Amino acid sequence: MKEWQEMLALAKEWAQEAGDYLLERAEGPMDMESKTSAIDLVTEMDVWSETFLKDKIKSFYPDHHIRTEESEDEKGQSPYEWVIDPIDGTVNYARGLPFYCISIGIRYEGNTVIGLVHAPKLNETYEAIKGEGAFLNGKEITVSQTGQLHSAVIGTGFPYDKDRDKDNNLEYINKMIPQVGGIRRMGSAALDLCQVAAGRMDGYWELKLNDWDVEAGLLIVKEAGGQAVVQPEKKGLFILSANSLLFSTLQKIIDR
Ligand code: LIP
Repeated sequence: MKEWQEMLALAKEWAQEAGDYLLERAEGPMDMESKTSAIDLVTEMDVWSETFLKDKIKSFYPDHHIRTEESEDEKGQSPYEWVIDPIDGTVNYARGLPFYCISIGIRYEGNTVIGLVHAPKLNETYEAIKGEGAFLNGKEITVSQTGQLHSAVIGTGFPYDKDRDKDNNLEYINKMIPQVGGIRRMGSAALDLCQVAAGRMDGYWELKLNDWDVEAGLLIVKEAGGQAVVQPEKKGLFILSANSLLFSTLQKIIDR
């Protein structure tokens, strides 16, 4: 759809502009506060990136809904809703680790139709429009063909309440470790899903996520031929994604 292509082009332009400034500010001192735990951070650049993107959207599409990590939802009349993580991987960003991104998903009548994940330090932009495939820096990407668990590389993450709640992923790590080739914990759910989409990892799971963490990445991985389950639970979303050869095997191991 032409309209979706135009929206993606604008989202890309804005994410690029925001990403350039995130890069510029990454080396310098930065104000930050913790939210639910000492490591659940919001930096002044999360707030800056969110405000920048919201202002752009509001000036082009004043009636669209906007849902973001750091502030109240903006309600509009349109069937479109932007779901944004202004920095996914904030801890990485604050520490100078390169694995962080801006994640923008766009829903039309409740279904995700556009996904954009821009990682400024990696110089990587992942994008997808529903039904049109997934792309990394303009080249089409597909999930891996790894079918054997013992050669698979699987990503995951740990929730911020890991010290307070026993449901902190250790149960699944213990089950997974002896069976898989390798486990990775990179620190950005949006980029983790994109790594599965690009065939660099074979699968990924995480508990207690929010929709802004995964809105764009889920469309990108599905458009790259991957499978995914999104399960709303009491404390957030459970996400499992993998190539179609490994998906049901992983689902059996993480039986939620
Ligand atoms: C983070 C994720 C990360 C996950 C954290 C958190 P933030 O997003 O992408 O992978 O483990 O729980 O949700 O807080 O950097 O936007």
